[in-house]
Amino acid sequence: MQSNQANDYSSKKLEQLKPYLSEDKDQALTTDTGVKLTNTDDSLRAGERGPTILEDFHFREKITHFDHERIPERVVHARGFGAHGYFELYESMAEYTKAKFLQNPGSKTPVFVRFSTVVGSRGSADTVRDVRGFATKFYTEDGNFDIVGNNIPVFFIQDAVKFPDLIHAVKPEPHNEIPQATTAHDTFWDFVVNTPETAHMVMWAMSDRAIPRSFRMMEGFGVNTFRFINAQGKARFVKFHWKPLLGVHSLMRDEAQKLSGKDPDFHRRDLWDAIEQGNYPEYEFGVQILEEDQEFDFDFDILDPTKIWPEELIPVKIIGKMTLNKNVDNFFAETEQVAFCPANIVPGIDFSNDPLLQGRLFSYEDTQLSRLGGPNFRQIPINRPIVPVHNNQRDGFHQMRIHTGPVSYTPNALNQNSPVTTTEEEGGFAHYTERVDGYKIRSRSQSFRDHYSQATLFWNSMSPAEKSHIVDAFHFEVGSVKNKELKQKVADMFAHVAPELGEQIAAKIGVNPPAQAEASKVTATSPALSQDNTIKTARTRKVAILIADGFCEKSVQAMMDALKAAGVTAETVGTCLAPKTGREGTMLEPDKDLATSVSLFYDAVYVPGGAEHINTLKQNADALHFIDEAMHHCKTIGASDEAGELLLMADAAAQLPALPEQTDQPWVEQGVLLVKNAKDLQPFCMEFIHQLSMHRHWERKP
Ligand code: HDE
Repeated sequence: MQSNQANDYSSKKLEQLKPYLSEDKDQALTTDTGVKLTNTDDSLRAGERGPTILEDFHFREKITHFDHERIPERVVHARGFGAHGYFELYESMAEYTKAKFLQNPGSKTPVFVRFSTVVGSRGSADTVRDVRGFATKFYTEDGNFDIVGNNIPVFFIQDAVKFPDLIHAVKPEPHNEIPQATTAHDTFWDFVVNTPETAHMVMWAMSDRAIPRSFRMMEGFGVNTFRFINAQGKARFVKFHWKPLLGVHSLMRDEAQKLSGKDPDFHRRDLWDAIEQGNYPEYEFGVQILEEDQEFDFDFDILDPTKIWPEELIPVKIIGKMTLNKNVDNFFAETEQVAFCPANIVPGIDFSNDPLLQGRLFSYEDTQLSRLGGPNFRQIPINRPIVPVHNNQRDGFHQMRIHTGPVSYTPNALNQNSPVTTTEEEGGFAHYTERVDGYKIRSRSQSFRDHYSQATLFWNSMSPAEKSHIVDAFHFEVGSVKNKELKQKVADMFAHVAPELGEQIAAKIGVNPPAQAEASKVTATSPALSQDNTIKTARTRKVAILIADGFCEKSVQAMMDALKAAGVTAETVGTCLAPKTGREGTMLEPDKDLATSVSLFYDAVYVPGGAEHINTLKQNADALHFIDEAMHHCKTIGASDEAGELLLMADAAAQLPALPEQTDQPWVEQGVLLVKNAKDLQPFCMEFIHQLSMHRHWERKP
């Protein structure tokens, strides 16, 4: 092996290199056939300046492998990010299901989760307005069970046969492949106005749910109706839910769009960092269970995937918790090659006749055959079950098993009829024997025809701030549509959800007020739908502390200590990356600076005092922009002592009531905090953390 300076691993150097070391360390470089190589930097040439020679098998192998490194990206949900974890059961579900992983309280089942966007291609930005995929693979002792869900509980269409139409409409337009990863274009809205069943889902997609703050702060929903089957064979309908312990929180539209440019990896980075820091994302697992004889008790069809089962009618029973505690070792091998499928179920779980689900049961395996190159994709490590696999499936591209013996069929006597089937009592899967009568017919049930009631329920349930965000989203999305007639149709369509919604959209996008739409008869609200009612905590949030030379060390230290104790991540942001000297002479090396970060990356900003430091920041346009942008995005902003003057320079501060001259007690208004000459900064820090836990201060209108 060649030795060079880079191979000089002192123990200190090894420590620094730890994140970069792999199983290849100290191993000889070889070809794929195991031949050790003397050189991989120069191809074989006829003379030092001569042509490369075809017999250079190493050159050809290396380039050929590289040429084929990419596999087709997923047709939808191409952009995604995965993590490992485990699911722990709180209480036995034996009454409802015989699924083994839902029997013993405290039992743990390994899981792999992949979060995704739907529309964009693999390299698109994380924070676009879109539905998020939330797919979970449980590696259970009965085999793999997948919940291939979304962060929105309903879907655009009621029948899978329309899925290619929906996706063609939403993807970049085919003549010019523009625009990327967005619904803000003509073909999507053309599909919407001609497909009224989309109304409910479009309301969710225009709401804050479609621009989550973090994968760690999203709900997950199985969407489709499944069945639980217990050991006695009794079936019940079930819907699956994931509820994040950090609550459900979202970005602002402007913030999400700017983040797409400043950090297209915002969500994956957030998840990766949280897991690396030991801030493991947690989601409680909930089920809504319905007796079979309750099937027709509601004014919506429980098989219709454009409808929720309102939690106030059918409560979500929390039965366990999932914790994501390990990042992948290799993105391609795990996140890219993982293959989810709603047809992956285990004994104790079964399907319903939801027509969207029925189509999905076909689609996933079909797409994986071409995406992963053949029928053996379940042998890829991330897709393998933890239990043994025995069957007579043979050959195919990329067969990894070496089957022995001549028998690959049943029945057989030569191999004693192995592998053998298992009875239901012994754990074999038996489909639920549902009775089905009817004509073969291309038609939809009358019970699937109400497209607006739940869209109105959703609108009614929103807080004033959430409503204004929905109108803002329609403004941007439909405002980006070129065809004026189409814009008018959108305003008209959403006037059926709520006349005031249609009117507000029309006013923003410059079309006529919708023809007088009748006010909906639905006046109910569902509090569970509003993010106003979610869990609020400062835990795992990210705070920027701005520093220049002359900053007040004591304040920085007090704030850092308080944030750390509250489980908040603090980063110092310097005017540049060079160490900054505090007013008492302490040196601090900033984590980031005004070139490598922006306020978009943080939930809150703290500016400590220090006359010289504040004078420097006042003259720095990036520092002023940092504060101003955080103001616009309704984030918590704290300033102590001299820093108060800096806040006044931010444009957005104009909307705040006059900041006080003197305040030795924390002064708070709309998430802006000030303190001057306080002997003890602790109360100020505590109030800052409390304000941070509220996520955003929507009352501070941008
Ligand atoms: Fe999917 N969907 N889908 N989908 N879906 C795919 O499968 C499909 C639907 C969802 O991280 C594809 O392996 C049809 C609803 C997630 O790998 C494909 C219909 C929900 C993911 C497919 C739907 C989902 C997919 C593309 C309408 C929420 C990403 C790549 C009937 C419950 C999984 C792939 C991952 C991916 C088909 C509708 C969730 C083409 C036909 C509703 C989270 O098979």
